[in-house]
Amino acid sequence: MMKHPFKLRSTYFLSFFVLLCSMSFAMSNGYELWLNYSKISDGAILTSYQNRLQSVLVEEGGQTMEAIKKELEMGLGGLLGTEVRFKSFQASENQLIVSKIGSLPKAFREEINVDNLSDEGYIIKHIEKSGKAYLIITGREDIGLLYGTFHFLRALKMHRPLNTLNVEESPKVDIRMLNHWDNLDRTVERGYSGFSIWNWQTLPDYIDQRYIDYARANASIGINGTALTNVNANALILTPQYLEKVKALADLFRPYGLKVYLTARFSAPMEIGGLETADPFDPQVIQWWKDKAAEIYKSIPDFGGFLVKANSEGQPGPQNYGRTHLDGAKVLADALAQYQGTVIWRAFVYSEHDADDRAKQAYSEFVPDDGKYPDNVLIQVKNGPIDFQPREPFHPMFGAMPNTPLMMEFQITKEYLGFATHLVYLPKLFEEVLQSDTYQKGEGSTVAKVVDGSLNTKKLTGMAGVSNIGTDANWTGHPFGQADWYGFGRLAWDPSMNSEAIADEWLRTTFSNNEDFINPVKKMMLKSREAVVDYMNPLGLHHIFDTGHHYGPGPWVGNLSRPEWNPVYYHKADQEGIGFDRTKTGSNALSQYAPELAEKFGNPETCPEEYLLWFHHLPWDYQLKNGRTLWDGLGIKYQQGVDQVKQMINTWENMEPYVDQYRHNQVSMLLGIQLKEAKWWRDACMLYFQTFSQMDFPKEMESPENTLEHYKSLKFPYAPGIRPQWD
Ligand code: GCW
Repeated sequence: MMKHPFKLRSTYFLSFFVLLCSMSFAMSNGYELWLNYSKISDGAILTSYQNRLQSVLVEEGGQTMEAIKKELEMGLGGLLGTEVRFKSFQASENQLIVSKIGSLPKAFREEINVDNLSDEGYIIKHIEKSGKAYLIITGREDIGLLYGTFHFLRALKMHRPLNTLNVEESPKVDIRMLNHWDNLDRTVERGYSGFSIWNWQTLPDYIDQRYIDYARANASIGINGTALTNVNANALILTPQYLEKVKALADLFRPYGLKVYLTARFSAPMEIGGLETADPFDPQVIQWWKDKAAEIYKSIPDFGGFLVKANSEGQPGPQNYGRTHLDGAKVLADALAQYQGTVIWRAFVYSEHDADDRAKQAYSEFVPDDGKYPDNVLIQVKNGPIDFQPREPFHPMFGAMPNTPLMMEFQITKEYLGFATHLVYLPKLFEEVLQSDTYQKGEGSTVAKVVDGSLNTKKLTGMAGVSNIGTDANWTGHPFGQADWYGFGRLAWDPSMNSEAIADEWLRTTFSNNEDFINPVKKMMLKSREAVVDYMNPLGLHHIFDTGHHYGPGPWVGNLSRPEWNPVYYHKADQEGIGFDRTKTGSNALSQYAPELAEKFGNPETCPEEYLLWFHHLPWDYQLKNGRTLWDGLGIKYQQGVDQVKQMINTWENMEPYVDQYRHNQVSMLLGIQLKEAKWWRDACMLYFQTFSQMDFPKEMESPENTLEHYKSLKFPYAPGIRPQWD
């Protein structure tokens, strides 16, 4: 990827690139992400590729075909270190051919079957003819060819042999999108990687190279939608002044297959429309949304639609007028329907007026209306019933709405997993959720099958990830945060992918193909998710973060106005024990799961230990499977988390020969912070829980480094990512 902020013309781009490649090991700041096209250093592989790719035929066409050409110029030019020769069909050369199926030379067309390919799908095939080897990238539409081109470049970066490359891919999910929680003032709610990359002040006239590189990066992993603005929405984004800026981005993104969505503030008809109400039953309100949709589609004909957070955490919504989520969603859906626009209505709702367990509330509000939503509405559900915790059981709504398209919402930004300073490989978490069995139609009814629509043959499917991108040089703050963006995209394309394969791809395309690097670092990534669970929220504990900013532990907090904003609400530690009883004797949240799961989770003996304190309040001396008391088990888990980080530090130290100095040093420093904070979590939580258990720490646990009073006194008024009204 081009070095920011230089904007280069392709004429002198290649020579710059060659220079850059020879230096990139020393100077990489990570801006290129997994699209770093430095020259392949393995001589044998390089020669074999150069020989196979003597010239390139790219079908003539519109903007997407132009984007393909540019990417090949950069990618092939960089990786092979030679100028790319674009030519017409050559019978005398080994050639790469990128062309839609209908435009392929007949002899090739006959060997390729696109019957099972979707419009976004592609085929990559090696074909030999008259002693020459051709590599064909084909599909039905231009966008499939672009995705295929990125797949091909990835294969080169991974040193894959081309003769055996035989790929047929179609995305399993329709809408694969990033949700940016970006505010118009460029702060990012729960963002830890700098400011928003959208410079609203200078748009539409100033086009930052970053916008294009953003589109390229997303296209390279199949992401096809982006909601530019925070779900805690500002209605101004829907005014002409801002829509002009949005149009500029949409125009830039279009060649890369990336559709723009906006967050719609439910009270917008009042705030920017001058109406006295936003009641979804009011004819003027209904008309206002219709007019707004018409206005948007006039300048952005492929506008994706609206993402809505309503009646949640103080946001306006239909319930302000005694209406339901369904009533609200219908009005917006109606306004967008004629343009094929989609309403993505979030299910993240809970209310201070509802005394019921927060984990149960979304289900109670949405499940009764299963099957009643219009066809162009998706209900976007967070992966777990509380809020992006290090570990949660899957959200029970996934098993309970067979007649409504449910869109998965993951959080790529690490609000509750160590911000941009902890190395935690999230695809492992995503995979765990997607592979969870809902038992909706018996065994094997995984969340992945609900999300990709195959379990109930849903018409519209989607997956969203709350972005971790900001203005930091490397986009994501932590160099390994890039893997979470990458992995999210790959899983949105195919929710059945495994996180290990994704880590392998990402490491090879971002750092090196050297096995001595790949193997230990991959292991480290795969274990990192369990480490954060252990040192923050072991054995099913959750939401014991310091409030507001969610930085560090705050299990003692119990003085906030809304009960469910207090960590004490979640861990319920007392002299007897610890944990949230969600069985029949407690909130009975378990009843929202299939009977098979309710039974398994309902009994502490059969409940997996990682969910123990999520579903049960148990005595401190409760005996765990390994024979130790619950109290000892907690301490041991906290210690294991800390030890795991020590091991990560060890592993990384040995990786110095394989990584450029800049990124090696960055990760080393960040791991140092991670260790410090892991110990902080262990010590603060164990000291606090000890005030209830009154038991000695297990012998395996290191002694706390400070007193409980010290940990309680820590304040972080300027911790990043918080929105002002939450201070
Ligand atoms: O996790 C909570 C966050 C809020 C966020 C909210 C939501 C955008 O702390 O910052 O608001 O979830 O998902 O709507």
